[in-house]
Amino acid sequence: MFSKDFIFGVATASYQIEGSIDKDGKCESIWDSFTKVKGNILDGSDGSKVCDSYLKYKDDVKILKELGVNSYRFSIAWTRVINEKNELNQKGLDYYINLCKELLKNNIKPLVTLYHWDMPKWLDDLGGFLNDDICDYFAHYTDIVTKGLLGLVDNYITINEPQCIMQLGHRVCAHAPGIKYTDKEMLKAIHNLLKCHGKAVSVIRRNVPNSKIGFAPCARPMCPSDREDELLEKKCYEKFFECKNDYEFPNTVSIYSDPVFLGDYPKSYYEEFKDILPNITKEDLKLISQPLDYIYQNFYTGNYYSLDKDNNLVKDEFYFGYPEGNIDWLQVVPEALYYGPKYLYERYKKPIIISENGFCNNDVVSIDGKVHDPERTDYIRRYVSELEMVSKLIPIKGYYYWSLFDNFEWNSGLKKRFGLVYVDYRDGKRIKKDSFEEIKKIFLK
Ligand code: PNW
Repeated sequence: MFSKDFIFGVATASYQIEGSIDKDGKCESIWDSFTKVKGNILDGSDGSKVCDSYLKYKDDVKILKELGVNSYRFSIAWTRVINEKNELNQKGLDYYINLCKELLKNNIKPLVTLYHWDMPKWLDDLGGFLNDDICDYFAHYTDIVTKGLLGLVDNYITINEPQCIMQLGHRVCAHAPGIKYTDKEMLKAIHNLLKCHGKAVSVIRRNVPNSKIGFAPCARPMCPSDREDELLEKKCYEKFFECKNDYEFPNTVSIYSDPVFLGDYPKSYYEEFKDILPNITKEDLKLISQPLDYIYQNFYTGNYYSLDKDNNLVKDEFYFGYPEGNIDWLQVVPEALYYGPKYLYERYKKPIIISENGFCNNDVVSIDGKVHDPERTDYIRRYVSELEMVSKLIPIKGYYYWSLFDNFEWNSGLKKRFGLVYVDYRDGKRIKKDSFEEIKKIFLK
């Protein structure tokens, strides 16, 4: 059982649900342009319509109300609120004001993500995260949003999944903007991104009384395949925070969360990257590490590890225990919601909120007109039960399921479905899946 004031919510992001990509003065984002390039999106789709939430936000809130959540996490499209001259676009901001008012009328607390990957194209053309002025642009945008939503929103996440921004957007190039950075550029861009976070925190604290702020990285925890083995857990913990220059290096947890929560990059960072370090000043680190209220973290999956006969940590490559989601990286590893939060708390010692957790399935509408998705319910039950277990040891304050709707799953397009609500993209019809009812039983029991 979670505490009475436990936050139970669902999460979405602007480009993935809103549609209406050129209404009311919205300017082009890197996703608007990335989706136009043939071959970038698996099924050739884009975000021009998707769930139509820009037009249907009142319906969205009705569904949220029915679901019984006490919070809704959504993101703001920078490109709706700021125009190409870097000035306020009031019409775009009004959409979010109206959405928040509707949520509050229904006793649902908004949790706003400022950056969920849809950077203005014009800003990316000026260098994106390699531009040293990027944090001033981000601070200006944050200033406009926080003033515009004053009295409506006090919960903010600055940046969603910095690892995906860097790794998928600038290394693997599966995501926008699809510009490949060198290692040296990567480190500079990460540092600038962290400074964006820091500047935004200062602006929010200045503008919003009683604000609650966080940063939402993602992680794939190393889970011991034997729960009793303390040495194994210790080695999994160390591996989880390791900072190494392999091809996955921008995916590490400590490179982002150590500066934010501990005030500096890990020691191993300075050793690994000694020849290509960006310019890091004391003021930067002070800016980046202003106190936050929560550790937000997105967890979907993990890996099991064991010790070999010499006590070396080895990945259990051929673990056949649980099924996989219908997307290549989503192995069902419920213990991720036990060990992930546990490791984070041990290192950073702050209350934890799961800002995303969800399952991707090949959902279809049955001939009875319903969508039966027992796999999703099973996933949620298993993960939440691990979270309940760990909540006896450390403070867990909330859980957001990803996602309310099926939506635009980035480079995978529209075929990968994570929603509690099915969306028929031909006519916009929304159908509550079985898991929609089941998740209520789990959280509202
Ligand atoms: C997150 N991985 O992305 C994003 O925050 C959402 O926008 C997205 O729709 C959702 O999860 C589902 O994909 C992730 O490789 C992308 O482990 C990749 C991974 C995890 C999360």
